[in-house]
Amino acid sequence: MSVLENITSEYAIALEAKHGAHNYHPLPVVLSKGEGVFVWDVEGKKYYDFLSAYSAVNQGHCHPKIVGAMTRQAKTLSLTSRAFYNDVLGTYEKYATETFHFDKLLPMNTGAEAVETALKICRKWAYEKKGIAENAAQIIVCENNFHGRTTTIISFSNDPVARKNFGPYTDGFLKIEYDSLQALEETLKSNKNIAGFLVEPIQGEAGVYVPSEGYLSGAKTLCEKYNVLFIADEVQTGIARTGRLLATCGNCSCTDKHCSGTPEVKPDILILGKALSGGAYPVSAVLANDQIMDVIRPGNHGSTFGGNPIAAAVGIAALEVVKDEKLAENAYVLGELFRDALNKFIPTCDLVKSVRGKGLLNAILINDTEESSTAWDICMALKENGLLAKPTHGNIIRFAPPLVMTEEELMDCVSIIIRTLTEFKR
Ligand code: IF1
Repeated sequence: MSVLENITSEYAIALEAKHGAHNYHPLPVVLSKGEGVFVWDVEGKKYYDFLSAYSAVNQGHCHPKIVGAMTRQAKTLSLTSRAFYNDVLGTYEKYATETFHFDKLLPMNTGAEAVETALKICRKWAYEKKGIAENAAQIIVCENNFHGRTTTIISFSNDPVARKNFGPYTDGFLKIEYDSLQALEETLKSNKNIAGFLVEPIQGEAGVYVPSEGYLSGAKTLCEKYNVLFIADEVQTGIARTGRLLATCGNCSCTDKHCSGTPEVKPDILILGKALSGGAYPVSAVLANDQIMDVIRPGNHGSTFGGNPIAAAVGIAALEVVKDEKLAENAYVLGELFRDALNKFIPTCDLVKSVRGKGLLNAILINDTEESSTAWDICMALKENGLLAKPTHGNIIRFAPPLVMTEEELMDCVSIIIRTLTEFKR
């Protein structure tokens, strides 16, 4: 007997409350269908998705090309483990390394796994290529970072909710202020055991903090000066989300009209996840050139599902959709429209302080304390008006719709957001 049954939102929520760990506090909406920029709840109500599963569904919900690739591969060969070769992985690795201009790709499943993989590669490079004494390597990270939820990753988090009572913590990380080249250079100067610098090109969870113009290129230059690996975590900012193929470097030869013209900032190690699969399947990856990736030898690292045929087939389809449908260009243009429209509205509304972001990764800062429930209450009102979004920490609401949105749909969402904010009563 199938355990799936038609259930109400109330019953679905009750089931999770009783049988599921309470590691999330979702908005009270129970989704049962997704298509493009829309999702439907179990009662049939339609919403614009303005979170995109935290930028995993850049290509839109259930994109037919991606779902088709996944189902065809699932009916053919789903998993072999890496004990044997399969006929899709190499083709995917070639396509992805050519797309992002790196020599090699190490396939994993989740973003956190890819971050952990990058940290291991960086440390091994430090000992075997840079000559740092074994177990002495330090990796620089930024205050208010978010890189996942493994014990090592939360060891260098400063979010008490994500970190407290999960000790003892992993050693070997130095934390500096984000968007400060001075802080980075001071740390690089004062410590000869620095192996790498791990950074989000835009700090998503911290509240969509876009660093100053020149920060990323300046950081890369400092890393070159001190022979330290520049590690870009583009799990959330990558795959066209910020209006370029990558937030660190457009791979668009910087001649395209949508490119801001800032010099390419090519990471030494690139971390991808989320929309690398279009949200259809867990696919993540670490990319690097040979002189770095070749420190990894058989037996050093792996995963049961890493590089499986379905992930490879989905990864190819997801990247093809980004190119074929020009999602970076669309994200760039719609992002400008979104911020322009809100910047015109904000002076008329004391509830909102500002809007910030790049491409279609944006956030509004609510005029209230971080401890208030105002951002949550606004998201509840947006839900009633047919748009789903969720606050990040405190008084910031992240807005990140699928990149396949049309201009007409975006302006419809802008009018929902403006109407909701205008009618909102604290
Ligand atoms: C949750 C946040 C976003 C990420 C970056 C690595 C990972 C993430 C820059 C790990 C994952 C997700 C995780 C999810 C909510 C969401 C999130 F709110 F947690 F911080 F997007 F901002 N690097 N972010 O953003 O990737 O292992 O999840 O595949 O844990 O609640 P993952």
